[in-house]
Amino acid sequence: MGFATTAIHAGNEPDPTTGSVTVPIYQTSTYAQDGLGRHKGYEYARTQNPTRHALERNIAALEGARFGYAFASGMAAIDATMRLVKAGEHVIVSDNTYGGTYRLFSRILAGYGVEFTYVDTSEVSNVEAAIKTNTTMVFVETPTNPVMIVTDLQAVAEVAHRAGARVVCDNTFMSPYLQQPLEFGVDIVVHSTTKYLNGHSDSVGGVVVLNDEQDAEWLAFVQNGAGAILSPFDSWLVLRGTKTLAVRMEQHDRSGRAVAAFLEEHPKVEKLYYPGSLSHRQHDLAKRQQRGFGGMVAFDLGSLDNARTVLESVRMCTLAESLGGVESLISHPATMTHASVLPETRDRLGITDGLVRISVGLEDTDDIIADLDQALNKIA
Ligand code: P1T
Repeated sequence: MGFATTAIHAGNEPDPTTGSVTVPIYQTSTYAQDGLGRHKGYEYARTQNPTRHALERNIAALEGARFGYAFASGMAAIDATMRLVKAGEHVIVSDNTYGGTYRLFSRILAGYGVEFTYVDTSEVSNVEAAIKTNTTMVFVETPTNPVMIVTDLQAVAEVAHRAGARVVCDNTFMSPYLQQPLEFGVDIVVHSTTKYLNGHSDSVGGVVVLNDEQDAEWLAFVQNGAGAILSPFDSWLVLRGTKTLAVRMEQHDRSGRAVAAFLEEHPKVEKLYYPGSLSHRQHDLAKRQQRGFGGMVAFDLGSLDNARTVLESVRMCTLAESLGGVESLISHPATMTHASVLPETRDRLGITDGLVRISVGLEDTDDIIADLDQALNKIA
């Protein structure tokens, strides 16, 4: 079955009790039991919910995975995944991830005896060099948020597996339509469903998918035991969102390419971060690993003043955190999504005060470009 067919049908069987074509929102906290130990497979809604279960099966199918677990946010999904790591173990992480991921690892989990090493995972030799006897996980984001660094998933998986470590990939920026990390040997995929999977900027959520039965059992245990579950209504929203993922990603990708091409030629743009551009040093790898380049584009305007001018002059694009929705969102990573990253690290990564990130939405491409053009022309 093709991707779009899977997106519309996996997990979306008509409701067994009524025939409802869309999966109902099972807005309940508990389920009546027929007798002691006799029930319909549902006891308590933190543990099982049919709407959430439908979504979990849907996203697992889209990533080509056997198991899926939905959480209350992308961060909750990542946090649950990290429960596979125990105190005394070591994790290698992409040095450029979403700032919240870095914050979770460095400010919260490091306090529980888990050791983290941050490396540029775009060079597999850096991963290899960082491996220690207690390394049990390599966590990568590709392309990274916001400077679009690409990691060779197959190469990293080979190196990690040789050392007996799992590989986790945050696939939020690409969505399974444009990249399926499990194909390349990655063990676990996480998403913020808040972004492309839901796609309409009206829900916060996260998901973890994987194939390993033992790890899946532990994640199910964590999901129930720690309880950061996705609500029935949010599960339903994301389930509705993934039905149009294929067509939305096609258009995000088309407009993303056009916006990047426009920015690359614009005299006020000093540097473009977009793997779809021939000038991106990892263009060939991105082309090999991804089915497109998506709607995320970052560009450097050289100074905070220039960035502020553009961010405050756009009329249709909205100045806001987040990404992956139908509307174009424009943001300032240094003070917004990556404020929790140390200034010296931000400088090294290219997250300068002049860096602007755009999540290219589904408006008419010409309107997005015209809005950016008028805003860029306000720079003195
Ligand atoms: O916001 P939440 O649903 O908890 O997802 C966190 C998260 C995880 N991974 C990546 C790659 C992300 O981009 C995010 C959230 N990012 C933003 C809010 C942002 O504007 O970049």
